[in-house]
Amino acid sequence: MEYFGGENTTVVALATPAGEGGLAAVRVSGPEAFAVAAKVFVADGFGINPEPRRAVYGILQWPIDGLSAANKAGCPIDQALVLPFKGPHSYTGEDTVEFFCHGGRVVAQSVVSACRMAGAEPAVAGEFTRRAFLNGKLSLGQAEAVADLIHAESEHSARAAVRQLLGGLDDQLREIEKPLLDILSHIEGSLEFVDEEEITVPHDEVLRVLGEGVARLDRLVEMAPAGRLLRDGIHVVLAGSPNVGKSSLFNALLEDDRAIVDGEAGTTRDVISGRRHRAGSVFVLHDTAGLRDDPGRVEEMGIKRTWRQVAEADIVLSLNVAGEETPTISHDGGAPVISVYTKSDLSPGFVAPAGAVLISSTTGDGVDELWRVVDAAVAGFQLEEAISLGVVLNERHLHKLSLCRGDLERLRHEVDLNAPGDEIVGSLLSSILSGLGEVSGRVFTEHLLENIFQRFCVGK
Ligand SMILES: Nc1nc2c(ncn2[C@@H]2O[C@H](COP(=O)(O)OP(=O)(O)OP(=O)(O)O)[C@@H](O)[C@H]2O)c(=O)[nH]1
Ligand SMILES: [Mg+2]
Repeated sequence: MEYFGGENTTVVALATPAGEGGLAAVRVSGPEAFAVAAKVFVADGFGINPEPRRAVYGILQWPIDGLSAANKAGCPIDQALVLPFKGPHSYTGEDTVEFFCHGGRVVAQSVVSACRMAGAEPAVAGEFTRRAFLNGKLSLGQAEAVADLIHAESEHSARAAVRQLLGGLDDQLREIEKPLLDILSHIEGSLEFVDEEEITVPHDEVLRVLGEGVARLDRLVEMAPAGRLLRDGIHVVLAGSPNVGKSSLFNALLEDDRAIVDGEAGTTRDVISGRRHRAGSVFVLHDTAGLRDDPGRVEEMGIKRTWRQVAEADIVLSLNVAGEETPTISHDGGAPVISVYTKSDLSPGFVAPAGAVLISSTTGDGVDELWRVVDAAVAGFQLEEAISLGVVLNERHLHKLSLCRGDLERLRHEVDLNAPGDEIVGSLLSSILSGLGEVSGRVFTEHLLENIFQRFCVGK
């Protein structure tokens, strides 16, 4: 599929969710936006050259010329406001018109249809933001932040996305790029006049800047897990032997009677997941099949799934019954494991080992304390730092930044050991800078944009 018809097309889409609502916004963008508006919107003094950024009240109607069916031509659709923007001073950087009409299943769709009859094409997912990026209105990080903001499910992820939209990630990248660019421009300035063995910037200075670049990239890369947690939620897996009370605790943590609880060992056969919004974050809790050595066939399949969940967890709750000897969970997934002793009401004298949490799902004792321990584990994920800097990294960022970090480190090594001339340092530096440019969007391919903008909804 062609992503969009080309920069010369004028596109239209409903910018607000379809369905009933007080208001709906329809956006038209492209060289013919004002001409389209003039055909579907009637108000005193409103014409083909509207005053930018001034809202006008009038009547939306089916266009009189064009493809409009004769019996509809000129018929009113709604009373509405129109707000024109003259490019480049608009979201997309193009001439843009926004209509604010009544919300509802028919009206907003009719406005879109009328605009299409007047010459606009339907916009595809993310097309307005993609145009904004191509017209230099947004960096790639900002465009990605728009999608994150729209999809944000928690207060934390929305806060981080809006900071990224305001330039958080771009600022971090600029701080890394700026000193490298300074060196490169010195070198390139000198390359025109001297031979390639020349060394323009002292090696000590180059080493210092490269070392600083590596350290800054390290700090950025360390924030990648926070990006995933902000976007996907914090995955907490409850695991342990059969009957230790996993499903009971799962229900208590969710404050919902989701999973079946029973005295028979092996009740839970499959992974059951539930989302809980808490303390500004989304926690995705997973109840699992009890782990034991001699399971039946179905139970064994469940146990395989348990291990898979444990391997992908952000936090593992390893459950044991207070006062009973049961095997503990050991795994190499790297996620912090919180040891939880259950059914405290049955063993009043039991004292949990240091660092473990003693709970009773029956009485609710210890559940708040368990959340506090979970929160302390979450504090280790640098969410606050990612939020305050406005850096929500995704797989693509992480991959590119790690490659750049590796290249920078290798260049530093090379300069340190072999003291190469300007030409070599310059060419390696410029390839590292173009790698960084792929994160910021200075350097991009059609394929990359397609991947990024397919996450968007139509109308954004
Ligand atoms: N007294 C008491 N009983 C509990 C508590 N938590 C769970 N139980 C009981 O322990 C039994 C097993 O609880 P579940 O929550 O189903 O245990 P599970 O770990 O999910 O078990 P499987 O799904 O079979 O692996 C049930 O009879 C529960 O009522 C508790 O805090 N106190
Ligand atoms: Mg269970």
